Amino acid sequence: MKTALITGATSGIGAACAHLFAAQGYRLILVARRAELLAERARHLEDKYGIEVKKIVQDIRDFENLSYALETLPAEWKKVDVLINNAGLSQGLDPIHKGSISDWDTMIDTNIKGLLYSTKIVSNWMVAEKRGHIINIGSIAGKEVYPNGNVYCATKHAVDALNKSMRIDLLPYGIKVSAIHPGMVETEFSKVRFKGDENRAKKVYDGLEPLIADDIAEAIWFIVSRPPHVNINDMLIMPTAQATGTIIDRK
Ligand code: NDP
Ligand code: 8X3
Repeated sequence: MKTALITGATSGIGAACAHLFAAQGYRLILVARRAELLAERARHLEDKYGIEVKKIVQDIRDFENLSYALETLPAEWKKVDVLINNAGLSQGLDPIHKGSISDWDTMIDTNIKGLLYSTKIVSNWMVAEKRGHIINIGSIAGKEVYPNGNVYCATKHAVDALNKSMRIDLLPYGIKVSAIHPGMVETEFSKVRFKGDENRAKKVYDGLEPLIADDIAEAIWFIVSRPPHVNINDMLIMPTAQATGTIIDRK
Protein backbone atom coordinates (compact mmCIF):
# COMPACT_ATOMS: atom_id res chain seq x y z
CA MET A 1 0.00 0.00 0.00
CA LYS A 2 1.27 3.47 -0.88
CA THR A 3 1.57 6.30 1.64
CA ALA A 4 1.18 10.05 1.15
CA LEU A 5 2.01 12.73 3.71
CA ILE A 6 0.11 15.98 3.19
CA THR A 7 0.75 19.16 5.16
CA GLY A 8 -2.15 21.57 5.55
CA ALA A 9 -4.80 18.89 5.13
CA THR A 10 -7.70 20.54 7.01
CA SER A 11 -8.87 22.78 4.17
CA GLY A 12 -8.50 23.86 0.56
CA ILE A 13 -5.90 22.20 -1.65
CA GLY A 14 -4.56 19.90 1.08
CA ALA A 15 -8.02 18.56 1.95
CA ALA A 16 -8.78 18.00 -1.76
CA CYS A 17 -5.49 16.10 -2.16
CA ALA A 18 -6.35 13.96 0.87
CA HIS A 19 -9.64 12.95 -0.79
CA LEU A 20 -8.11 12.23 -4.14
CA PHE A 21 -5.21 10.17 -2.78
CA ALA A 22 -7.56 8.26 -0.46
CA ALA A 23 -9.80 7.52 -3.45
CA GLN A 24 -6.71 6.14 -5.20
CA GLY A 25 -6.13 3.76 -2.26
CA TYR A 26 -3.25 5.62 -0.54
CA ARG A 27 -3.04 5.61 3.21
CA LEU A 28 -2.43 9.07 4.57
CA ILE A 29 -0.41 11.01 7.11
CA LEU A 30 -2.20 14.33 7.50
CA VAL A 31 -0.63 17.34 9.20
CA ALA A 32 -2.43 20.51 10.37
CA ARG A 33 -3.09 22.53 13.53
CA ARG A 34 -6.90 22.37 13.89
CA ALA A 35 -7.30 19.10 15.78
CA GLU A 36 -11.08 18.71 15.60
CA LEU A 37 -11.29 19.47 11.91
CA LEU A 38 -8.41 17.12 11.18
CA ALA A 39 -10.08 14.33 13.17
CA GLU A 40 -13.37 14.92 11.34
CA ARG A 41 -11.71 14.83 7.93
CA ALA A 42 -9.66 11.73 8.80
CA ARG A 43 -12.73 9.85 10.06
CA HIS A 44 -14.64 10.71 6.88
CA LEU A 45 -11.80 9.45 4.65
CA GLU A 46 -11.40 6.25 6.67
CA ASP A 47 -15.15 5.53 6.49
CA LYS A 48 -15.57 6.44 2.84
CA TYR A 49 -12.44 4.85 1.37
CA GLY A 50 -11.51 2.19 3.94
CA ILE A 51 -7.96 3.54 4.25
CA GLU A 52 -5.89 4.23 7.36
CA VAL A 53 -5.09 7.81 8.37
CA LYS A 54 -2.47 9.06 10.85
CA LYS A 55 -3.34 12.49 12.21
CA ILE A 56 -0.46 14.76 13.12
CA VAL A 57 -1.80 17.81 14.94
CA GLN A 58 1.23 20.04 14.62
CA ASP A 59 2.32 23.50 13.64
CA ILE A 60 4.90 22.97 10.89
CA ARG A 61 6.83 25.99 12.21
CA ASP A 62 7.87 23.97 15.27
CA PHE A 63 10.66 21.70 14.03
CA GLU A 64 11.24 19.87 17.32
CA ASN A 65 7.63 18.83 17.85
CA LEU A 66 7.00 18.12 14.18
CA SER A 67 10.09 15.95 14.09
CA TYR A 68 9.08 14.09 17.26
CA ALA A 69 5.55 13.46 15.97
CA LEU A 70 6.77 12.16 12.62
CA GLU A 71 9.82 10.22 13.81
CA THR A 72 7.73 8.33 16.38
CA LEU A 73 5.39 6.96 13.67
CA PRO A 74 5.67 3.19 13.22
CA ALA A 75 8.54 2.25 10.87
CA GLU A 76 6.23 1.05 8.08
CA TRP A 77 4.59 4.49 7.94
CA LYS A 78 7.96 6.10 7.25
CA LYS A 79 8.11 4.60 3.77
CA VAL A 80 6.43 7.66 2.34
CA ASP A 81 5.84 7.58 -1.42
CA VAL A 82 4.53 11.13 -1.80
CA LEU A 83 5.12 14.24 0.32
CA ILE A 84 2.85 17.17 -0.52
CA ASN A 85 4.34 20.35 0.94
CA ASN A 86 1.11 22.30 0.86
CA ALA A 87 0.65 24.07 4.24
CA GLY A 88 1.08 27.76 3.70
CA LEU A 89 -0.62 31.11 3.96
CA SER A 90 -0.61 34.79 3.27
CA GLN A 91 -1.12 37.39 5.97
CA GLY A 92 -2.09 40.91 4.96
CA LEU A 93 -1.67 42.79 1.67
CA ASP A 94 0.19 45.96 2.60
CA PRO A 95 2.90 48.08 1.01
CA ILE A 96 6.37 47.28 2.30
CA HIS A 97 6.61 50.33 4.60
CA LYS A 98 3.30 49.46 6.27
CA GLY A 99 3.80 45.70 6.57
CA SER A 100 3.42 43.98 9.92
CA ILE A 101 6.53 42.26 11.29
CA SER A 102 4.37 39.59 12.84
CA ASP A 103 2.66 38.88 9.44
CA TRP A 104 6.08 38.69 7.78
CA ASP A 105 7.38 36.28 10.41
CA THR A 106 4.31 34.06 10.08
CA MET A 107 4.63 33.82 6.30
CA ILE A 108 8.39 33.26 6.31
CA ASP A 109 8.22 30.74 9.15
CA THR A 110 5.37 28.76 7.57
CA ASN A 111 5.91 28.97 3.82
CA ILE A 112 9.71 28.67 3.83
CA LYS A 113 10.91 27.26 7.15
CA GLY A 114 7.94 24.92 7.72
CA LEU A 115 8.30 23.55 4.20
CA LEU A 116 12.01 23.00 4.86
CA TYR A 117 11.29 21.20 8.14
CA SER A 118 8.86 18.68 6.66
CA THR A 119 11.18 18.21 3.70
CA LYS A 120 14.21 17.54 5.92
CA ILE A 121 12.41 14.86 7.92
CA VAL A 122 10.67 13.09 5.05
CA SER A 123 13.46 13.38 2.47
CA ASN A 124 15.73 11.52 4.90
CA TRP A 125 13.22 8.65 4.90
CA MET A 126 13.02 8.79 1.09
CA VAL A 127 16.80 8.78 0.74
CA ALA A 128 16.95 5.62 2.88
CA GLU A 129 14.39 3.97 0.55
CA LYS A 130 15.93 5.48 -2.61
CA ARG A 131 12.49 6.48 -3.89
CA GLY A 132 9.75 9.02 -3.33
CA HIS A 133 8.14 12.09 -4.82
CA ILE A 134 8.03 15.56 -3.26
CA ILE A 135 5.37 17.99 -4.49
CA ASN A 136 5.91 21.62 -3.48
CA ILE A 137 2.97 24.01 -3.67
CA GLY A 138 4.29 27.34 -4.90
CA SER A 139 2.14 30.05 -6.50
CA ILE A 140 1.89 32.50 -9.36
CA ALA A 141 3.34 34.71 -6.59
CA GLY A 142 6.51 32.63 -6.89
CA LYS A 143 6.82 33.44 -10.58
CA GLU A 144 6.04 37.16 -10.53
CA VAL A 145 5.40 39.87 -7.95
CA TYR A 146 2.32 42.05 -7.58
CA PRO A 147 1.58 45.27 -5.64
CA ASN A 148 1.63 44.71 -1.86
CA GLY A 149 2.47 41.03 -2.35
CA ASN A 150 6.08 41.69 -1.26
CA VAL A 151 6.78 39.14 1.50
CA TYR A 152 4.23 36.52 0.39
CA CYS A 153 5.72 36.70 -3.13
CA ALA A 154 9.22 36.39 -1.65
CA THR A 155 8.26 33.25 0.27
CA LYS A 156 6.82 31.65 -2.88
CA HIS A 157 9.91 32.65 -4.91
CA ALA A 158 11.85 30.80 -2.20
CA VAL A 159 9.63 27.74 -2.72
CA ASP A 160 10.43 27.93 -6.45
CA ALA A 161 14.18 28.04 -5.67
CA LEU A 162 13.95 25.23 -3.12
CA ASN A 163 11.97 23.10 -5.55
CA LYS A 164 14.78 23.42 -8.10
CA SER A 165 17.58 22.86 -5.63
CA MET A 166 16.04 19.89 -3.83
CA ARG A 167 15.65 18.19 -7.20
CA ILE A 168 19.42 18.51 -7.72
CA ASP A 169 20.29 17.30 -4.21
CA LEU A 170 17.92 14.31 -4.32
CA LEU A 171 18.73 13.29 -7.91
CA PRO A 172 21.21 10.53 -6.91
CA TYR A 173 18.51 8.84 -4.85
CA GLY A 174 15.87 8.60 -7.58
CA ILE A 175 13.55 10.98 -5.74
CA LYS A 176 11.25 13.04 -7.94
CA VAL A 177 10.64 16.71 -7.08
CA SER A 178 7.85 18.75 -8.67
CA ALA A 179 6.13 22.07 -8.06
CA ILE A 180 2.63 23.29 -8.79
CA HIS A 181 2.15 27.04 -9.00
CA PRO A 182 -1.55 27.98 -8.92
CA GLY A 183 -3.19 31.28 -9.67
CA MET A 184 -6.40 32.13 -7.81
CA VAL A 185 -7.98 29.13 -6.09
CA GLU A 186 -11.08 29.73 -3.96
CA THR A 187 -10.24 28.15 -0.59
CA GLU A 188 -9.81 29.60 2.90
CA PHE A 189 -6.71 31.38 1.58
CA SER A 190 -8.21 34.87 1.22
CA LYS A 191 -10.15 34.56 4.49
CA VAL A 192 -6.84 33.80 6.20
CA ARG A 193 -5.01 36.57 4.31
CA PHE A 194 -7.65 39.10 5.44
CA LYS A 195 -7.81 37.67 8.96
CA GLY A 196 -11.41 36.46 8.90
CA ASP A 197 -12.91 39.32 6.84
CA GLU A 198 -15.25 37.18 4.71
CA ASN A 199 -16.56 40.12 2.61
CA ARG A 200 -13.09 41.22 1.59
CA ALA A 201 -12.16 37.60 0.90
CA LYS A 202 -15.21 37.06 -1.33
CA LYS A 203 -14.41 40.19 -3.38
CA VAL A 204 -11.13 38.60 -4.50
CA TYR A 205 -13.15 36.18 -6.65
CA ASP A 206 -15.86 38.64 -7.78
CA GLY A 207 -16.66 38.48 -11.49
CA LEU A 208 -14.47 35.53 -12.41
CA GLU A 209 -14.52 31.79 -12.09
CA PRO A 210 -11.54 30.94 -9.91
CA LEU A 211 -9.88 27.55 -9.73
CA ILE A 212 -11.19 25.16 -7.10
CA ALA A 213 -9.04 23.00 -4.84
CA ASP A 214 -9.96 19.85 -6.82
CA ASP A 215 -8.41 21.38 -9.96
CA ILE A 216 -5.05 21.48 -8.19
CA ALA A 217 -5.45 18.05 -6.58
CA GLU A 218 -6.17 16.55 -10.02
CA ALA A 219 -3.04 18.17 -11.45
CA ILE A 220 -1.00 16.80 -8.56
CA TRP A 221 -2.42 13.36 -9.21
CA PHE A 222 -1.45 13.68 -12.89
CA ILE A 223 2.13 14.53 -11.85
CA VAL A 224 2.33 11.69 -9.34
CA SER A 225 0.86 9.10 -11.71
CA ARG A 226 3.41 9.59 -14.52
CA PRO A 227 5.62 6.57 -15.27
CA PRO A 228 8.84 6.20 -13.22
CA HIS A 229 11.07 7.74 -15.92
CA VAL A 230 8.97 10.94 -16.20
CA ASN A 231 9.19 13.90 -13.84
CA ILE A 232 7.16 17.06 -14.28
CA ASN A 233 9.41 19.73 -12.81
CA ASP A 234 7.02 22.60 -12.69
CA MET A 235 3.40 23.39 -13.53
CA LEU A 236 1.73 26.84 -13.57
CA ILE A 237 -2.08 26.64 -13.45
CA MET A 238 -4.34 29.67 -13.72
CA PRO A 239 -8.06 30.30 -13.96
CA THR A 240 -8.88 30.99 -17.62
CA ALA A 241 -9.92 34.52 -16.60
CA GLN A 242 -6.52 35.28 -15.00
CA ALA A 243 -3.57 36.05 -17.30
CA THR A 244 -1.04 37.18 -14.66
CA GLY A 245 -1.09 37.85 -10.92
CA THR A 246 -2.95 41.10 -11.57
CA ILE A 247 -4.43 40.98 -15.09
CA ILE A 248 -7.85 39.48 -14.57
CA ASP A 249 -10.89 39.57 -16.86
CA ARG A 250 -13.75 40.31 -14.48
CA LYS A 251 -17.27 40.40 -15.96
P1 NDP B 1 -6.26 27.15 2.99
O1 NDP B 1 -6.16 28.29 3.93
O2 NDP B 1 -7.60 26.66 2.60
O3 NDP B 1 -5.40 25.91 3.53
C1 NDP B 1 -4.16 26.08 4.15
C2 NDP B 1 -3.83 24.83 4.96
O4 NDP B 1 -2.54 25.01 5.56
C3 NDP B 1 -4.82 24.58 6.07
O5 NDP B 1 -5.09 23.19 6.12
C4 NDP B 1 -4.07 24.98 7.34
O6 NDP B 1 -4.50 24.16 8.40
C5 NDP B 1 -2.62 24.67 6.94
N1 NDP B 1 -1.63 25.44 7.69
C6 NDP B 1 -1.44 26.78 7.66
N2 NDP B 1 -0.45 27.11 8.51
C7 NDP B 1 -0.01 25.96 9.08
C8 NDP B 1 0.98 25.65 10.04
N3 NDP B 1 1.74 26.60 10.61
N4 NDP B 1 1.17 24.35 10.41
C9 NDP B 1 0.41 23.37 9.85
N5 NDP B 1 -0.55 23.61 8.93
C10 NDP B 1 -0.75 24.88 8.55
O7 NDP B 1 -5.44 27.61 1.69
P2 NDP B 1 -5.04 26.88 0.31
O8 NDP B 1 -5.55 25.49 0.27
O9 NDP B 1 -5.40 27.80 -0.76
O10 NDP B 1 -3.45 26.90 0.47
C11 NDP B 1 -2.64 25.77 0.31
C12 NDP B 1 -1.33 26.20 -0.34
O11 NDP B 1 -1.60 26.69 -1.64
C13 NDP B 1 -0.59 27.32 0.39
O12 NDP B 1 0.79 27.02 0.39
C14 NDP B 1 -0.87 28.54 -0.46
O13 NDP B 1 0.13 29.51 -0.34
C15 NDP B 1 -0.92 27.91 -1.82
N6 NDP B 1 -1.59 28.67 -2.87
C16 NDP B 1 -2.90 29.04 -2.73
C17 NDP B 1 -3.52 29.74 -3.75
C18 NDP B 1 -4.93 30.22 -3.64
O14 NDP B 1 -5.32 31.13 -4.41
N7 NDP B 1 -5.74 29.68 -2.74
C19 NDP B 1 -2.81 30.07 -4.98
C20 NDP B 1 -1.44 29.66 -5.01
C21 NDP B 1 -0.87 28.98 -4.00
P3 NDP B 1 -4.63 24.57 9.95
O15 NDP B 1 -5.15 25.97 9.98
O16 NDP B 1 -5.59 23.55 10.49
O17 NDP B 1 -3.25 24.42 10.51
C1 8X3 C 1 -2.03 32.78 -3.85
C2 8X3 C 1 -2.56 33.46 -5.04
O1 8X3 C 1 -2.74 35.61 -6.39
O2 8X3 C 1 -2.52 35.85 -3.99
O3 8X3 C 1 -0.74 32.30 -3.99
O4 8X3 C 1 -0.66 35.18 -5.29
S1 8X3 C 1 -2.10 35.10 -5.16
